Amino acid sequence: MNRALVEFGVLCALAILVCGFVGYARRCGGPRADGGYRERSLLNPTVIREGVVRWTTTTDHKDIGLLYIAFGTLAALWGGVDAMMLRTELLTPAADVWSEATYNALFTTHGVTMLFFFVTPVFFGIGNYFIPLLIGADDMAFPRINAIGFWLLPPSLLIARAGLPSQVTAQILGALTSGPLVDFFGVLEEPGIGWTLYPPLSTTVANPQIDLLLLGLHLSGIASTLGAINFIVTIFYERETSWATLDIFSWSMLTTSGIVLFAFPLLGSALLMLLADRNLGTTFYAISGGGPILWQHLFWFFGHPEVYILFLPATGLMSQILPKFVGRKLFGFRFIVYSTLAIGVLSFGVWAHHMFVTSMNPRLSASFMAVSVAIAVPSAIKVFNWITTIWDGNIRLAAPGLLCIGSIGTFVVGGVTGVFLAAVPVDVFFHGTYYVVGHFHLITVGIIPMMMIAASYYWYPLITGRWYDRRLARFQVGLLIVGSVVTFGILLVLGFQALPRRYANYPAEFASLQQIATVGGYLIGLSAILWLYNMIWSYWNGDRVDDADVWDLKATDQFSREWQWLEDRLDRKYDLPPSEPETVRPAYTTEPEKGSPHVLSDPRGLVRSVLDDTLYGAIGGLLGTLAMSGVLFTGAFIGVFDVAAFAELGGLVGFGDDALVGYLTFLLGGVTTWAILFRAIAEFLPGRVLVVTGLSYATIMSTGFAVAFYTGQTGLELVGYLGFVLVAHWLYGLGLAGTIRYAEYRRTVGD
Ligand code: HEM
Ligand SMILES: [Cu+2]
Repeated sequence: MNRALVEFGVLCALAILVCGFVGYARRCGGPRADGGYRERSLLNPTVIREGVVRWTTTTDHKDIGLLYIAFGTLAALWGGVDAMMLRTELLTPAADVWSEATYNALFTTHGVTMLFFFVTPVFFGIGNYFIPLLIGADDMAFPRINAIGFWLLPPSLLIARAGLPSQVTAQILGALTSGPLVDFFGVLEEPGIGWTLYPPLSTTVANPQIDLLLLGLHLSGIASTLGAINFIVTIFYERETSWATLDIFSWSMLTTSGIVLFAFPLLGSALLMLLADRNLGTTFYAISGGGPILWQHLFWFFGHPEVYILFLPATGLMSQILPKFVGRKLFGFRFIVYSTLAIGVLSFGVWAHHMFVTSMNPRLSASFMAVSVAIAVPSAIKVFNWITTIWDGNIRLAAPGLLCIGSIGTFVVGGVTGVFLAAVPVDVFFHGTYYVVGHFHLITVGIIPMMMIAASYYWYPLITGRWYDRRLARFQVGLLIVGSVVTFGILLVLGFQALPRRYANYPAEFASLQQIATVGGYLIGLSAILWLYNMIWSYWNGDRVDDADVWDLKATDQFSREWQWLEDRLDRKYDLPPSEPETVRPAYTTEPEKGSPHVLSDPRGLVRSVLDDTLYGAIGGLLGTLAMSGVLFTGAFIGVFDVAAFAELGGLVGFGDDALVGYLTFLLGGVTTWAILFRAIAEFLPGRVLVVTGLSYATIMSTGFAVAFYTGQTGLELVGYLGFVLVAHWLYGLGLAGTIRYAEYRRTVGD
């Protein structure tokens, strides 16, 4: 099929659908029977003129933020249509939907559009809108440079992707006439050289659209650098808060901007050298000059930091939004900041891990491998801190909360698979396979768009003054998470089977896996459309917001600055007085009245609570161990547990091989060690009800017991043994937790 016409058709259909829908949604949300005024039609010339003037000349950070977001969304749709077409090609083993050349062009334009024109603009948009509100500035430091930075983007996208419109023009003209004009437009074709633009392919392919692509990328680099400078200066000089209280999203945008400042100029130089090689006869990347490897070094010295330019703002949004939906303060705030800064520095030191298979000096690979493994540490710190933030939190499964949790899951898989790739021998095997595609999409889809969408829902009431459709949003989120796991999980599997990437054809035995991945891809596409629908429809028809505390943030003391700004505005504009929550609890505990006693301020309270803990623990442990013994003896009776194991335990602690001594040791351990350990860590175990906590504790412990008391059973006997061990421990956990719960209940009633 003809790619240009199909893609252009799909994009036009999307555009018409959206425009028609905007009109419809506006009308439905317009005047009602109970009065109000009639909004002027969107097609009215005055409305159009006013709108154009307003939106092209604005220097307000919120307007520019929205422009960035709108631009990034359009680019995402364009790159997303590319992705859907890629996956459609892969439905069949042969290249029969599009040609091989078209497939190459599709993955190139898809990659370029997503990386340069979707992610960075959207994050810069969110930053533009919210950073001034979060730090108490009245605008960005350089409002006009801000506007210029944005307005460089649309031309750069058009230059970079001129191949599609010019092909469409050539084909339409060609159907009508023939002649030089048709040839003129026919010359430009979407390049098929991959987003990494490796020479010699990129220097030898004649297609002049490649030159335009290089210029477009150069321009987008200038735009990003301008934006980054603005963020840095704004955060340094317009800040009302101190560094210590600077919010986490601003920290990550600051770090990101720092990376942009060093990475993009380098890309710019490398691109200009490539342009010169193509057009001026220089030999930077020819064998007689630096060779293709020079390009790889320069490109990846930009390219790896670029990965973090894409990913750090997403982690910032996660750290900002997640605590609001689990009712707890972000755990380890400082360490998240440190890890962000560490990533910013380290990201420039790992570029050659993309070049392990270029026969570079093995000693060099070894050191790049070491740094690459090391850079996983700060990312892991973030994940652990997020999980600890969720731990025992009051989880609310509104759409943003769901997205945070789902995306931690996908991100962990994406990140861990990346650590394997950092190891030279593994990379040599997986390089150029679908494993790599699976790995990076679990990150580029598993956290980046997910956090953008989470932010869009979370701040929707602030931006529009209305609610989005919350049920639809939850459905959309579920679809997105399932789609991502299906699509990119399967790509990992294909990679394990060593299927190479970037091929339009593949052996028939992979067909069913590829088809499932494609269905998953369509689910992601559908969820994107549902998101867009929700955003547009609710803008005119959502429930109105009449209280700035839409997420009940005051109740946990997390009503952050941007919401205070909204509250002020509602107060001034609509005379809506600020609301007061019924109860407030500190965000670091889930118990309303009782915090924890402190070593310095309340030593006696601390000692008392330790003694209480020990006493109740011991009583609970005794009851639990006795209950457990009952099960163990039943087990011994029917033959799945061997009493001789107790004798061994007696020998182990040095009292001789006596079963009775062994049993008493077991009892003592159950009353002291395990019970005290439980008291110590119960707070950190899952479950808000103590009994559930006890059960999970028992489950963890039972594994150790199963290993220690194993006496060589196999088959069904082994299954019986394991089952008994688990049940016995559950009884122990129930006895332990139940007693403690009861004792605490008695104490509070007694007080
Ligand atoms: C809608 C979800 C998406 C789907 C179904 C999808 C699908 C694909 C497919 C099929 C390929 C080609 C793989 C190959 O031939 O080896 C690809 C490549 C790529 N994708 Fe995506 N993608 C999606 C979203 C994204 C996003 C959000 C980003 C970045 C932010 C992204 C970045 C890339 C990059 C950089 C490449 C490599 C291009 C190249 O090989 O030069 N993708 N994607
Ligand atoms: Cu890298």
